[in-house]
Amino acid sequence: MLNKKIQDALNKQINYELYSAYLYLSMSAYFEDLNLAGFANWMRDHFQEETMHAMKIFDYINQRGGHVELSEIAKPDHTWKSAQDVFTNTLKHEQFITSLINGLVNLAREEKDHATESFLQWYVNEQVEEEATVNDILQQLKLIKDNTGALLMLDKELKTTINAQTTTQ
Ligand code: OFO
Repeated sequence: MLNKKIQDALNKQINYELYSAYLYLSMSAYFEDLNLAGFANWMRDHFQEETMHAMKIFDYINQRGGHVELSEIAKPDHTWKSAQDVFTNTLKHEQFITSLINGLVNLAREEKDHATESFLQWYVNEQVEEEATVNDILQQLKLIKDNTGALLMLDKELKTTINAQTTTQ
């Protein structure tokens, strides 16, 4: 059985994960407007990943005999200055999510909830991967600057990566 403190914190995290999904869907729409299909697909793929992150917590709460309580999802931004601006914000957002996951691990330790601490390890590792992937794209965008040809090449590359991932899943 989950204690109330842990349950409330996990419910809050479901909301943050769903907000992340919503934010990335909004970023996907922004790239659709710019006709950057590869970036749009990448963001759409991350929208699905974040939904999965939320659902993993949803299932865990139920598995532990807890109660899922959903709350309203904040409205995400819908416009940015450039692709680089989008990825700068994405990295900041993922760093913020990492700090929340670390906070949850600390709480699980304080409450001596070993099962939750173990469950959260998946998120700790996932955040390392998320930050690295986003940072990698951001660094490329910094090099690209205003070079439209290079931006279109990266867009094509992102489209291929996503397509390859979906066919191997
Ligand atoms: Fe759920 O990892 Fe991104 O936000």
